[in-house]
Amino acid sequence: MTRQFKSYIDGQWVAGSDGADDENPADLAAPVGSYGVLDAAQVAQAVDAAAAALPAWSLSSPQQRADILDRAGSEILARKEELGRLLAMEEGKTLPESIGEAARAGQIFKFFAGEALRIPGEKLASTRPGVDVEITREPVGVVGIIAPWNFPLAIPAWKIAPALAYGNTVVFKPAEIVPGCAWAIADILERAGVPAGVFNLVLGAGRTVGAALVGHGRLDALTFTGSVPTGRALLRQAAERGLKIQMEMGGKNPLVVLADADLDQAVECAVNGAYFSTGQRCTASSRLIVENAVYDEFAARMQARLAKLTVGDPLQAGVDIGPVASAAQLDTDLSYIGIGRDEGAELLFGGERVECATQGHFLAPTLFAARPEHRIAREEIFGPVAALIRADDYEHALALANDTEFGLCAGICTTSLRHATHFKRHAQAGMVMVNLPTAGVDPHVPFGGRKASSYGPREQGRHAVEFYTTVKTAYTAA
Ligand code: UN1
Repeated sequence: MTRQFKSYIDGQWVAGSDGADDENPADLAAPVGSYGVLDAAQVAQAVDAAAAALPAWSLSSPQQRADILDRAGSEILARKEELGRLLAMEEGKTLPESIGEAARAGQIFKFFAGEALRIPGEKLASTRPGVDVEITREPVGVVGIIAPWNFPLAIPAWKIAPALAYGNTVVFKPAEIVPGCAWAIADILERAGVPAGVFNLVLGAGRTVGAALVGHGRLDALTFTGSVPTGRALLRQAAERGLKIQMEMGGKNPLVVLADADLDQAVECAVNGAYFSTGQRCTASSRLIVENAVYDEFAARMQARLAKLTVGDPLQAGVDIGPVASAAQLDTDLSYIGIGRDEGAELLFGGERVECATQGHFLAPTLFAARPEHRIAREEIFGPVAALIRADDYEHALALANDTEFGLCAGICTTSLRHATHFKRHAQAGMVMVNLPTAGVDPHVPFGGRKASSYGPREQGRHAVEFYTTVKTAYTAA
């Protein structure tokens, strides 16, 4: 008896039709469950329900919202092992990574429970004597959330929790391949006491369910994390409609390793940043830019370290890297490995699928020695594939780090305060890491990038208030 994951509209569970399997990428013979997809009319019902629920919810007591979010956070934390297991089976990251992500989702709900009670405002004297000016924040309205598959608990959490905290109502469309985690969030929110219509979950494909959501005239704002082409298409639609939009898209994040770095630490940063979570993070360290003086030594240590990693069933203890999340992503990864070879990059490690006891999308961690112009060094792959690039010195490494259309995160491994300080100032990225992997961020501070990586205000932390509220300026004469 497999589990059936449903949509949630106006406080009701909706089965949908055309049920599909919720695949387990580590064991294709044993799906996690199944799910039904909605049609455009059902998506419209969800948006209408969110619009109908908005007036009461937007004026609800911040304490009520804080209590609901806090209950949701507590339940997620209490059930993090079980939720982590579902995540690992559905998305493929290892069980410790998955439990860590579940815990992060719980902490995010708790953080925004507190923020509901701290909605900021200002009061100033007017330029006109006897007049006061108040600046307050009000909910932006009905928020559409389109989330990716790679963090199926944490990314929805960091979009849903602030949306609800600031008094918005929500229609959430998760990625198709992770309906179970999305269902779990809806189930927890219902139990936490979210009123009918305030939070809605719509399952299905982007081209049908996503399009119906974005095309609905009652939507006020849209937050999206996903690929650059989808993001750009959404931006055009948002511009035509005057929709407020926030987007987090791709990355091709550099990790610079200088000759003065602690090389053991640098190798750990590179392995974690490039390969953990199977490299499927927009923050992945996919360009390892290494100063010439330590390049050969670093390459040799990376090869030795990669040889010790175990690829396999994410639920099994001792496994470092789970499967690629889907057949489509595996095809992309393998095709980039082919492109790397064809363009003359030198394969230093991996490059092949891995046989395991079950049939799944297993791929070896793959390292190429590449030149900056190679496509594998320029385009986001979103898999366990990294490009090692040689730099003459610090200035050259910085120039290479910035030579990309993306600007999400940039990292440097160095023991030099001067270089670390210079890099923090001159890296063209929204986030900078010193002696840390580019991936793996805190839940209470802003997240986001520059250039083609991001658009609109930052997510997470107190900065989330920018997107999820709109400012009102009120003048009062005594
Ligand atoms: C992290 O690196 O901890 O899609 C989070 C992504 C990012 C989240 C990364 N939005 O990979």
